[in-house]
Amino acid sequence: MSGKLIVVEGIEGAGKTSIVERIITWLKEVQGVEALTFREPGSTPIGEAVRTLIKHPDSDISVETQTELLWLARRRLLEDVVQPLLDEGKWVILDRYWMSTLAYQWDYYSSQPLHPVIEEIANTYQRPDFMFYLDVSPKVAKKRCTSGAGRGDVADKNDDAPLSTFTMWHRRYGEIVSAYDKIMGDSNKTLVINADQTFSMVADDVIFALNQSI
Ligand code: ATM
Repeated sequence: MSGKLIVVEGIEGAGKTSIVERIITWLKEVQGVEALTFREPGSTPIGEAVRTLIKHPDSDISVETQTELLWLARRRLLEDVVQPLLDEGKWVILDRYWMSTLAYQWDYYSSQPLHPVIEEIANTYQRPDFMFYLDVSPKVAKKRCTSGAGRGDVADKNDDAPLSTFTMWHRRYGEIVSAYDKIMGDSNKTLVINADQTFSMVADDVIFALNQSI
């Protein structure tokens, strides 16, 4: 089997990290495929440094600087880690990718029409074989984060964001996914999964979608 890139996207509380772990287990146990996972930002020295900066509750970095740092870290991850692995035929799963930058650093891009921005990104950077968007409603996401169920490695400033902010991220993701799908046409469309469901139902939907295409 040749190398494949799987991306899992979604707002806080969507359950991305748990789903990534589930995909890895399924690939290994059912398909006999060893997959490696990386998180964004993170997974390289520069990526982890950017992660600490972005997630710190007191961080006060302009959106321009955030965007530049995120892309810098992403390029390192892609060039130094992901691409060589794909070239070796390995499977790679990314916990977040460029859709996160458009959704969270939206203000950086808001003066430009979304479609050409996405088209340029999609034509420049490694295109995922499977782009999953875990579509969780803002209320469910907020509740999971408040209860601690949606938290990742450390609590960060976004976990405590008000419902209106979760709603805003959700709306942006909706626009990004829809623009991306128009650009992709019938090939490589985003696999949108209802992430309001229980973890095992979300996992079943993701595995079903993967199983159909590999
Ligand atoms: P999680 O991987 O735990 O979701 O945290 C990553 C954080 O980085 C997340 N929220 N906080 N705080 C979203 C943020 N982020 C961006 O703002 N832009 C990006 O491009 C990426 C990849 C993440």
